[in-house]
Amino acid sequence: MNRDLEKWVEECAAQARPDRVVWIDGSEAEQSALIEEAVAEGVFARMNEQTHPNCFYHRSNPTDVARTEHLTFICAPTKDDTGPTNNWMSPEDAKAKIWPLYKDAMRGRNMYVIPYVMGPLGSPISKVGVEITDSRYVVANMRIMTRIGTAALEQLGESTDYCKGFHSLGDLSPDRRFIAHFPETRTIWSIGSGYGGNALLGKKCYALRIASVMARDQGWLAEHMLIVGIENPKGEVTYIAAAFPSACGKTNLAMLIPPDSMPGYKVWTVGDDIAWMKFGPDGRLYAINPENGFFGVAPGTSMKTNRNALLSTQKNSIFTNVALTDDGQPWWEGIGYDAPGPLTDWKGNRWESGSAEKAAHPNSRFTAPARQCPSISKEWETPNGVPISAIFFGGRRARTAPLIYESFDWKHGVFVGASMASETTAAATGAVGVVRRDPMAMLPFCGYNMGDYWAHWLRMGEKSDKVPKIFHVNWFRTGADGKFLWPGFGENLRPIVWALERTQGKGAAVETPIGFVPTPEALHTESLDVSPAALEELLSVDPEDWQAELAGQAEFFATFGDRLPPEIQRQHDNLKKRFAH
Ligand code: OXD
Ligand code: MN
Repeated sequence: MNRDLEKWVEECAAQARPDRVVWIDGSEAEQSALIEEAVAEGVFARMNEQTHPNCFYHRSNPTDVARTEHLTFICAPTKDDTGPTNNWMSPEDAKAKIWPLYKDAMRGRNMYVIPYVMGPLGSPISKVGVEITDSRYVVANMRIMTRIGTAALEQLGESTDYCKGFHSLGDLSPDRRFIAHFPETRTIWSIGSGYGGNALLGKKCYALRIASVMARDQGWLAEHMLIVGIENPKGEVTYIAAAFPSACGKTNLAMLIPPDSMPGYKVWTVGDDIAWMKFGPDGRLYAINPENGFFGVAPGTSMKTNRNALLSTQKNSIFTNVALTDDGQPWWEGIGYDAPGPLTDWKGNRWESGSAEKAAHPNSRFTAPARQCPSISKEWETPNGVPISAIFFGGRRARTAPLIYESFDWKHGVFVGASMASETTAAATGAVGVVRRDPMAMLPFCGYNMGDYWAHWLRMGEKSDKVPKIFHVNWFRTGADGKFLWPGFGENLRPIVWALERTQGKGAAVETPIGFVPTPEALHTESLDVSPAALEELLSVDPEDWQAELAGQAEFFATFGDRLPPEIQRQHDNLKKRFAH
C-alpha cells in the first residue's frame, strides 16, 4: 500500500464521514454491482439493450449542466501567479471557505477511491491520479474516460507523484459549488457539481489545469488539442495536433471522414480533446492522448456530421441530458432524423415534436470508450506517443482570418496561438459575434499566468530544431450574405493536406503580413463545390479587418502587464509594421 495515499484518504474520510470507503479495483464484477446500485438509486436508467447494449442514461440536476468557469479557482500563492485570465483564491481562503463544505458531506453514502492513469499504462508520459468521490455516475464515467483500478495503483507504487482529487456532490447548490486547484500540491477540490468537466477530475482539472503547471516545471506541454494521423494514398501517416475553442468542431475533425474526391486518404483518431507532448530523443515532439474515452457534445452529431462519433456510442456508453425515446434510445437535436414519437426530454418532461423547448440540453453529452471509434488509430496507445509534424490553432471568425495560413516560424506561431480568438455563437448566452480571446483554446484551462505560459511555449521552441510547423485555420468565414464560404467537415482535409505538404517543403503559397497563405490551386480543389470568387475571399487578408484585430490584440495583451513576454509584444509590433508597409 501507498502510505501517502492511505493517509490522504483517511483525512478526507474523517472530514466527509461516509458510511463506507470503497477502493475501486476496475473489475467487471465491481462495475456490475455499482451499476445495479446506480440504477436502484435512480442515477442511471438502462437503455434499449438491442440498439444500445450496456448503455446508461443519466439526467443531471438542471442547475448543473456545464462547466462553471466563475466558480473555478486556481489557488496559487499569489494572484499574479494565476494571471488575469483565471479566478484566484489564496490557499488559506480556500481552506477556510471550501474545506468546511466537505464536513459530513458523505454521511449515508459511500466514498469511492478511484486510482487512475492518464495516458497509456506504462507510458513514460502517463501520470497517475486518484479521485475520491461520492458519485456513482462519476465512477462509471471515470472508468470510460481513464484507466482505473489496480493497474493504476501498481503504476503508482509507493510514489507520492500523483494528483489528489477530492470530489463530493455536496448539496449541488451553485452557492456552495467550487472547483479549486492547488498547483503547488497537485490537489483538486471539487464540491457541489456532478457535471463532467467539474467532476471527472482527470480531464480538465488534472490533464489541463494541474498538468499545464507540471509541464511548465518539467519542460513539456499539456494542451487542449486533438491528435490525428493523416494517411496519404501511399500509406504514409503524418500526425497533427489542433487546438480549437469549444463549439468549433474539434471532435468532428478528430474523426473526420475524407471526401470521396480524396481517394486513398484516411484520418486516424488518436485523441479528441487533450494532448500531452514531450520531445523524444530524436528531437521531435511526441504526443499522447491522456484520455481513454470521449466526452462529446451530443447535439449536432449525426451519421452525416460525425459518423465515427455516433458509431462509437452504440454500446458501453453513457448518455447525459439527451432526450429519451419511449423504447430507451437516445435522441437529440441534429441527430439526423425526426423524433420517432413523443420523448422524455432532458428535464424528465414529456416532449412532442414541434415543441418550443429543446428535447436535449445543448450541452448534453455522450461518454464513449475511445477504442470503439471506427477511426481509432492503431498507434493511439503507443507508450512513447506519436510524432507531431504540424500544430493547428483555429477559431470561429466570420471575417479576418483566412481559411488557413502558415506562421513564419515557431516564435511567430506561438504568437498566432496567443492571439487566437473566436466569435461567440447563439448557442451560448450573451451577444452573438463578439470576439472572445482564447489563446491556444486554453483560456479556461491554463493553470497559471498565461503570460508565463506563452514564455514556456517560446522556451520549448529553443529545445529542438525539429519543432512542428504552426498553422492557423478558420472553417467559419462568411460571405456578404452571412453564409459560410467553406463547406467544412470532410473538406477540411484539403487545407490540412496543403499544410502537410508545406512541412515537406512543397505546396505553393503567397507571403502576406500574417503568414503564408495557399494559392487557390494549391488547395486541391478538384470536385470541390466552392466558386473561384468564394475561394478568393476565403484566402484573402483584409488590412482593415486586421486593424481591428490588432487593436483587439493590443487591448488583451495589455492586461498581462510585465508578465507579457517581450517576444509576444515584438511579434505584435512586427505584425503591425508589416501592415503599415
Ligand atoms: C470540453 C470543453 O468539454 O472544452 O471538452 O468544454
Ligand atoms: Mn475540450
